[in-house]
Amino acid sequence: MPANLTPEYEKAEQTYREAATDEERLDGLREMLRTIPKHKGTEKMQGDLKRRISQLRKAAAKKAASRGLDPFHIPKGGAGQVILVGLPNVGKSTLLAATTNAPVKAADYPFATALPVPGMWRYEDAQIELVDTPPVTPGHVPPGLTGTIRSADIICIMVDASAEPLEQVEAVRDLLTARGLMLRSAPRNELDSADRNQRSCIIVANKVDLAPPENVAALRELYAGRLEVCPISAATGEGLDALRERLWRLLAVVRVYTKKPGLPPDNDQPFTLQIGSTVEDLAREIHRELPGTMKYARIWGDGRFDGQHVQRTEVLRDKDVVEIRG
Ligand SMILES: Nc1nc2c(ncn2[C@@H]2O[C@H](COP(=O)(O)OP(=O)(O)OP(=O)(O)O)[C@@H](O)[C@H]2O)c(=O)[nH]1
Ligand SMILES: [Mg+2]
Repeated sequence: MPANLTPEYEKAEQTYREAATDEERLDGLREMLRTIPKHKGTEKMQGDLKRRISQLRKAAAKKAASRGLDPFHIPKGGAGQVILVGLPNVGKSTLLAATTNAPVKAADYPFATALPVPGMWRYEDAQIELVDTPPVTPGHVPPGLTGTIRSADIICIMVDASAEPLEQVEAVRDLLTARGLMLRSAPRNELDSADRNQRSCIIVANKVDLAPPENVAALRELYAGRLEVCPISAATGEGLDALRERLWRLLAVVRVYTKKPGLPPDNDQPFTLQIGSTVEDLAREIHRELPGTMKYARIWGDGRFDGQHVQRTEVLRDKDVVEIRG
C-alpha cells in the first residue's frame, strides 16, 4: 500500500467494499478517485481506478438495458402469473382480448402474435395476470420465450379443441418437458418446494363451440389423473368463469386487507399471499422493515374473535382484516 493515503480515501474505499449495488460501487470508486492524493506515487492507482470505473459503468449500463428492454421479461402482477402456451391460431390472443384490457391482436391467420403481452383478469376484488405469447411449433420455442414460461406461476397448455387436440397437447408438453419442466395439475402450495422445475399446469381446450364433444372427452380420458382439462370458447365466453375459478384455486392465495388503528379496513386492494403465509409475511409485503418493528397484530375475519390479538407466526386466512401494531 503506498503511503500518504488520506482517511478520506480510506473511507471511500470502505464504502466501495461494502456497496450492495453497482450504483453504490460506482459512487465509491469515483469518490476514491476524487480523494486519492495526486502525485507520482499514486499514478498507477489512479489509472487503475479510472479503468475500473469505466468497466463497471459499461457493465451496469448493459445490465440495465437488458432489464428494461427485454420484451420477454414480463413483470409479475396481481395474485399470480398465468402463461398461455400453444401452437399458432389456437385462440390465445382471443382469450386475453375476452378477459382483460390488454392491447392484443387476435387474427384469423397464424403467427399473429410476436411478443408476450400481459393482461389482468379480474377475480372478485383481486386480479390474475394472464400472459399472451407468440406461438410455439413442434420442436420450436421462440428465443426468449422459455424464460418467460419458466418464470410464470401457472402454465396453460392451450389447444384448439376442434383440430387434433391430443397431438397439440403432446407437441407442447414435449417442448416443456424437454426444458426440464415437470407439469402437475396441483395448486402451487402442493408442489414440492424443493423441486424448482415443478409447475402447476392445466390444459385449456378452446373453440369448444366448433369442436365435437368427444374431442374434449378424449383429452380428459388421456390425461386423467395427470393434467386437468378446462373446456372453453374464447369466442362465446363458454367455460370462462370455470377457468378463472380453476386458475384462482391453482394460484393458492389468500386475500388479506390491512387497516390502521381506529380506521376502517382498506377495502379496495387486498394483499394476496401464498396459502400458509403468516402475519410476518404480510408485514414484509407492506414494508421490508416492518417485521423488525412490529410487536403483534389484531385480526378480524371468519372464525376469529373480532380484533383478536395474534403473534407474527399466525397463519393468515382468506379475507382476514389485519392491523399490525408496533
Ligand atoms: N369459433 C371460435 N373461434 C375462435 C375462438 N378463439 C379464437 N378463435 C379464432 O381463431 C383465430 C385465431 O385466434 P387468435 O386469438 O389470434 O389465436 P392465437 O393463438 O393468438 O394465434 P397466434 O398469435 O398466431 O399464436 C381467430 O380467427 C379467432 O377469431 C373460439 O373459441 N371459437
Ligand atoms: Mg396471438
